[in-house]
Amino acid sequence: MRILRALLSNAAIGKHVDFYSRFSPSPLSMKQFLDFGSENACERTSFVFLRQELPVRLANIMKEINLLPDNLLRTPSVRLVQSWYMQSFEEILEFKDKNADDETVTSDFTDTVIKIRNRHNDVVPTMAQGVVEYKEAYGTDPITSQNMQYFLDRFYMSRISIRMLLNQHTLLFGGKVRMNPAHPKQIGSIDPHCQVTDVVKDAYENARNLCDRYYMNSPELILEAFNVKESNKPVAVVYVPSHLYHMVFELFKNAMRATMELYGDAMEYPPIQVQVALGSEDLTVKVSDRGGGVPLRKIDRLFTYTYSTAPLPQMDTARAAPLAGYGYGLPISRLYARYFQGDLKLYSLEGYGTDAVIYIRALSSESIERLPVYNKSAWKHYRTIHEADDWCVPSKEPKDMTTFRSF
Ligand code: W6P
Repeated sequence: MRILRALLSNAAIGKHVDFYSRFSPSPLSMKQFLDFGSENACERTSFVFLRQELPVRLANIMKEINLLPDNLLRTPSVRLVQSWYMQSFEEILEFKDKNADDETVTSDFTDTVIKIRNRHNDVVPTMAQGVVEYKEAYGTDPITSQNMQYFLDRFYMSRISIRMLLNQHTLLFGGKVRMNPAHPKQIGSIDPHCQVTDVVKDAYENARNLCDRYYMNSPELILEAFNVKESNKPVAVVYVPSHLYHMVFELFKNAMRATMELYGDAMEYPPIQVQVALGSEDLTVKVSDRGGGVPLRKIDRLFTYTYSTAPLPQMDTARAAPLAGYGYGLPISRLYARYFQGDLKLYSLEGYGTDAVIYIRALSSESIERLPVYNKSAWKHYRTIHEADDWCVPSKEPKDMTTFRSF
């Protein structure tokens, strides 16, 4: 009896998912995020927007989950993640016809939003586990790996964006005051005057602590900031400090690990140099190490999910966690940079060191969410039969040129 009911309601959810997946997500600008937190905006406005937008974003990505290879969809981990999405989707739909002027409704909604956010806390490691299970059972080929990369970039970007909406709503309307006591000047998670060098120093100190615990020593930091427009003012942008922190912390861990591994027990290490520059379009953060670099051939793998996922190490809790896992840190950091139209790139000089560069839009009017949309073109990506490459395969053996001699 219960099984039958579950099946019936699954079919009904499917119809709703189809319906909402036909809408494109609406990307918000920094300005729009700030407006939700301003005096004249209210919980009602946010509620009315979210009860439509959350189902749209959830449904768009749920349709893409369904396009994954059957063998991956059948893994317990991916099924679990899928069940979380269905549950959350249903819970938001409950509010579809409720009275937006009723305070018990908006208050229940905020509780639901908190519950959903917590339900999805472990999506990244759970999905990673699914990828490991798939890899162990079926191995990987370049096509599957490429499709997985395409999907996971879109899936995690969708998740970043949905969590941004959930966080803004609860930070602005979840408490008694619309102020985050820990960050009184922030509008939810956004700082209209995010001091970039402060975030960099904070991330450095925390990465350095990990480095000291693991290697008993750590490289120094040299930090320079350039404000091209107003040279006497500090470098500031409208941004989500926690996102910036996440990115630079990841880069510091990698830079420190490379440095420490190259110099071994030498008691002196080349410093990590950070340059921050604010121009008219870009705010750029460059983290340079002299840790020996990475050959160009291996740079792409640092961002590849199927390459980085090893079975989760059974960590001895007494021993400190390794400094940088080369897990999902870099690909996810790049998504954070891209989320508001920026990017994260690595430029390496093999035999010397690596420059890791974060690009952020300097103008808040250009900082607009970059969101995946489920449409025909996305669908084609999963269904295309990839044909042979249109570049020659380099051969190790040079052709015997004597064949062509004319004399
Ligand atoms: C390396 C490898 C790497 C990745 C990301 C950031 C910095 C570095 N340095 O050697």
